[in-house]
Amino acid sequence: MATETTTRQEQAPRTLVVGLGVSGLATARYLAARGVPLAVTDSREQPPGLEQLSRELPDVALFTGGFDQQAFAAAQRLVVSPGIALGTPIIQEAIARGAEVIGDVELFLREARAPVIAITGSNGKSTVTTLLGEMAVSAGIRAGVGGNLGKPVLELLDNEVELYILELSSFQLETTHSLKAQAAVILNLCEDHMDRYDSFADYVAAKRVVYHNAANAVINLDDEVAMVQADEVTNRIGFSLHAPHGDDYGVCMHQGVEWLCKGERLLMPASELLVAGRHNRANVLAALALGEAAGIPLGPMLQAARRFRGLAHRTQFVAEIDGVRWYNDSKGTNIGACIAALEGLHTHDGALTVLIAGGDCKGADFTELAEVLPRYVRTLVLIGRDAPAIARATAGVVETRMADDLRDAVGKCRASAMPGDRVLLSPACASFDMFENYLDRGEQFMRAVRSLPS
Ligand code: UMA
Ligand code: ADP
Repeated sequence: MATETTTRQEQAPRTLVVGLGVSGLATARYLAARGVPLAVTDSREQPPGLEQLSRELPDVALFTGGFDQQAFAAAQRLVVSPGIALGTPIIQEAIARGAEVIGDVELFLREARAPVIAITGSNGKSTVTTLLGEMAVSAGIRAGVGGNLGKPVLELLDNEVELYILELSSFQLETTHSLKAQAAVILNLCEDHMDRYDSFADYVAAKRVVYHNAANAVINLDDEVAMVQADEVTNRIGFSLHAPHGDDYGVCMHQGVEWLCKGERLLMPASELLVAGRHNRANVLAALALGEAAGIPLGPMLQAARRFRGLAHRTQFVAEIDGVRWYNDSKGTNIGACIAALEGLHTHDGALTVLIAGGDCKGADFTELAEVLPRYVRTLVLIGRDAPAIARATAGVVETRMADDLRDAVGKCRASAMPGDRVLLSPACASFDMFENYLDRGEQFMRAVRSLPS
C-alpha cells in the first residue's frame, strides 16, 4: 500500500506523474509551473528526487512505496517515467479505461519550437549526441543537448535554443507520439533490455518511432535491421564504414591512407580522430550526416570531430603498463557494444584482448559473443551475478577465468596479458548487481589499473 505523504491538494489531480527520478522531478516542476493539477507516485519508498519535490512543491500529492490505486483512478493522464514498463498492470488498466499515457519527451515536443535531431540505437547514442552538440557549438548554433544522455528534456526548453539534439531511448520512444524530427537516426540495433521486451521485434518497434514523420533519415548502411526501419522516409543520408556510394558518408582509401569521406570528397584522415576504435568512426560519420540534415556547416563540424576526445567509460584509454594497453568500456552494457569494442580496438598484428565481462546480463543470449571471442580474445575474465551463465554459454571457446570482484579481475588480466595485448573492461552487462552504476564500475576499474605496480 502506497504512503501518501501530502494531501493538501483540493482538486483531484488529473495528471499523475508515474515514477520520480530526474525525469519525474522535471515533469512535476514543468506541470506545476503551468498550474496543471498533478500528483506523483513512485513504487520505491525513497525514490531519487523525493527531497527536492517535497521542498519545492509541498502541495503536490505524493504516493511512494507502491503505485496507489486511487491516484491512478483519479488520473486522466499519466506521464510515465522511462524507468517503468508500460506493461505494468496498473498502467494497462489506465490505458484500457482511456487515460492518456505519455512521457516527458511528448510533453517537451508539444512545446518545443526549434527543430529536433533525434538519436537512438542500441549503442553510440551518447557519443553521437555529445559530438553533434559540440559540432553545433563549433558552428555558433545555440543547441539544447540532452534526453537519455542525462539532462531531462523538459529542462532543455528555452526560446533561445536554435536546435535540440536529443538522445532518445526505446523506453522514451514508447511514450512519444508527436515526434517530427528534422533528422533522426537509429545508429544500430542489437539485443538490449530483453528484460523489458517480449521479443527483439518489440524492441525494434519501439526504436522505429524515431523515424515517424522525420524530414530526414540518417541510416546505417552496415546494419540492415536498423536501415530498413527508415523505409517510410524519403530523404535519406547513409553512413558506412565502407567506401560510400553517391553522396553518402563512409571510409575510403586514398594513397594508402583511410579517410572519412562524403561520396568522393575526402573529409579528413581517419587517423586524425582522437577517439579509439572503428565504431567511433561510424559515430563521427553519423554525427556529420545528422549535422548536414540540420544545416550545420561542414567546416565547423570537422573541427569539432578533430577535437572530440570521446566520453569517459566508452573505450577510454586508461594506461599502458609493461606494453599492455588498458581500456575502460564500462558503458559497454550489451553484447553489441562489447563486440564493437573488441572489433574496434583489434589491430590485426597478432595481439589479442584480455576481456573482463559479466554483471547483470538483462536476459541476453551470449551465443553471438561466444562466436566472436576466439577471433579477438586471449582470456575471458568473468565477474558478477551472471558470470556462471556467461561461462556456460561461452564454454570452451577461449580460456576463461572467474574473478571474485573487479580488483581480482584486474589482477587476473595482468597475469594473462602478453606484451602488445589490450585489456578491455566491456562487460556486456548492466552493473547494478555489484556497483552503483556503470560510472562507479568504470571508476573502480581505473583505480585498480592505476594502482598496479609497473
Ligand atoms: N523505478 C522504480 N519505480 C518507479 C520508478 C523507477 O522501481 O516508480 C526504477 C526502475 O527500475 C528504473 C530505475 O528506477 O529502471 C531508474 O529510473 P529513474 O526514476 O531513476 O529514472 P530517471 O532518473 O528519471 O532517469 C531517466 C532515464 N532512466 C531510465 O530510462 C531507466 C535516464 O536514462 C535518463 O538519463 C533520464 O531519465 C533523463 O532523461 C538512464 C538509463 O539507464 C541513463 N537509460 C537506459 C539506457 O541508457 O540503457 C534506457
Ligand atoms: P549509448 O548511449 O547508446 O549507450 P555510448 O555512446 O554511451 O552509447 O556508448 C556505449 C558503448 O557502446 C561504448 O562503450 C561502446 O562499447 C559501444 N559503442 C559506441 N559506439 C558504438 C557503435 N557505433 N556501434 C556499436 N557499439 C558502439
